[in-house]
Amino acid sequence: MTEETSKVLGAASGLGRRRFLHSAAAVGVSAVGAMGLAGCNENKGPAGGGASGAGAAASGGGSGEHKVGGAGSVEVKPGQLDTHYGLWSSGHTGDARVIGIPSGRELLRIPCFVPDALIGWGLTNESKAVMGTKADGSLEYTVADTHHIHASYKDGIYDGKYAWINDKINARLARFRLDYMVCDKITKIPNIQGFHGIFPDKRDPVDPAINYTTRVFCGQEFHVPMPNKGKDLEDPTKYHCLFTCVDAETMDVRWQARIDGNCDLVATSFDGKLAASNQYNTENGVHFAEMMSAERDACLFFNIARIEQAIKDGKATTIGDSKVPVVDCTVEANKDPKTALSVRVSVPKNPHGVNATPDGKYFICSGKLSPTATVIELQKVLDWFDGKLDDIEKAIVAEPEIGLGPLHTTFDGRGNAYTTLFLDSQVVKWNIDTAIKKHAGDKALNPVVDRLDVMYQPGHINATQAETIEADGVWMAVGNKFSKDRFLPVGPMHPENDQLVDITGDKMILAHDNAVRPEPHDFVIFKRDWIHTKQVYALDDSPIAVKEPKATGVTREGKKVTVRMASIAPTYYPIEFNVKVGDEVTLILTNLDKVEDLTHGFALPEYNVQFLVNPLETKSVTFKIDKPGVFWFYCTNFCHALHLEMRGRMIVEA
Ligand code: K7E
Ligand code: CUA
Ligand code: CA
Repeated sequence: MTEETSKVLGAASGLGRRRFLHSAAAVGVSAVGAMGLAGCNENKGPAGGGASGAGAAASGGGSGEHKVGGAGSVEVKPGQLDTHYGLWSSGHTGDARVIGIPSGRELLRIPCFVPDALIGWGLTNESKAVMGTKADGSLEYTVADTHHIHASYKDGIYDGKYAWINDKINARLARFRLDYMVCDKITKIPNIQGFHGIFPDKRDPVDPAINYTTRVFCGQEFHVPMPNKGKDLEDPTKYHCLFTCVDAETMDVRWQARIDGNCDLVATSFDGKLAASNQYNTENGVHFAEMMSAERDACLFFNIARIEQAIKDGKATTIGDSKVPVVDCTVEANKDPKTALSVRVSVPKNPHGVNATPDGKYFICSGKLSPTATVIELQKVLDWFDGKLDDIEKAIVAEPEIGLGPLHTTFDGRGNAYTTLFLDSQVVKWNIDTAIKKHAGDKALNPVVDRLDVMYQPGHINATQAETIEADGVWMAVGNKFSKDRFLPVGPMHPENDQLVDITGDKMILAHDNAVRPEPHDFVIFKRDWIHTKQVYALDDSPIAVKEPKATGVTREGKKVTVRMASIAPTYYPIEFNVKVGDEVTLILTNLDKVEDLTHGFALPEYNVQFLVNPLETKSVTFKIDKPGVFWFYCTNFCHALHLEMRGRMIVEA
């Protein structure tokens, strides 16, 4: 297995897993001329997994038994509920998932960008209106790649109202209402490609009276000619990236900011003043070798109040046909701290990930190709904008060496950071204050507190409530990009491995493996009482609801036929209707059952129709009648002892 894995990954065969990972890491790092490995290995504390296969067993990862720490058991027994909700992005399945923590159970998938056959997303008129259609009524896009999901805030904690998720492929931002856990809006972001990081405001920086989320910030990773209309293809000065601000309520694009280099991940400050994005391509490179040519890239900070003032003052331009105001956040135009809209702080070599600490004081960027994390003090960045800090590089207050391939960081609310090390296949726990003291001169200090082997190659990481001011330091989930030998083999397509770690003690305790369908990226986890979902719809949620069986029936205007239907277990009203070849039928179905969990389906053979209606929910579909016959529509969702009998006829005369 090890040998096979090594071969698959292109390394020499016969190496142990850990040795293989390290040799791969060494090749990768030396090839790009990053910092040496020696310093990094020195940093491995006694608890470190080390470079041998024994490390996994030593830290509990390889053994079958689960040690129970302060967080308790991962087992959620019958009759009990998970303590936390997790919102997971799904990656290239293009949707989101709701996961119970600590059980790791998938409770729901929420479709947004791509069709979903279960609920009829992409088939019903209501979902198509959210997704967007071409002139012929077909969907504009049917693929998506979701990476980052974040919930709306009030005063630094989640308010349970919304969550947002990005589509990297087609540059769309989707919003979920968290009361029904459904997608209610999708916005296409103009001018950009490679829409990657997102983060909402945690407070409103302009009007302190409005203490709720008002913006969602969006980063562009791939630079393109602007406008991208087939001209200036080889002129690097015409290629740009934009940082975009979307209104959280209306979902309209408020403004964009033109930058040098690219945006990768996005974070916002807890005081609402700054948004930040790590940049791995400050070189504006086209090929990866060019993108790795600089020793340091950057974290780019945006001064939100100044940008919005500049737009009010009429200092914005536009790009191509887009009407969105665009301000200039390039380096050259923002040298004077007194007027700057943005500023760059340097970060070593192709950083990945930027996260704000729950105490609101620091932003942490991971080195990716450098074995370091960079700690940037928010107050110092603000001081620079106020003309009180002569050199922005002084905002860097620590740069500890933590291990190979650092990607994302999370927090326990007790001053510790936890960073995934992709190449080392570890999570490293390190103390932020110790790192700052070391940077200030006390070289004998070692900020690394603990290391935990994870299986394998972790990307995103998040601890319970860690993106809020109430990080509780109980559980931490680690999204491993490879599962290799961890689960029963299922052929070449492997699941991923989301691992759950108890972080209540000094040492991290690996508690649980959870196979997941590829491939979630980011996720957030929070206390279950931070959201209150509604278990049934209200009839008035839909303007076209069929409110009682008496209101059902068929109406015709020329070839346009409307069929109003209702469902009450175990029957539909009406149980049959007649239409003619050439008709365009709009079928509206309201589920009049109001009992929790009493969901019906509606499937229509040969007409490619299937969708679900939850209690008191209304949906509609429109289709052309193109073949005569009897077509039994039936309920697809087990609802009643007479579920199989819940069916009726659509009759089409020849
Ligand atoms: Cu996968 Cu957040 Cu798109 Cu890092 S990004 S792993
Ligand atoms: Cu209604 Cu099954
Ligand atoms: Ca770079």
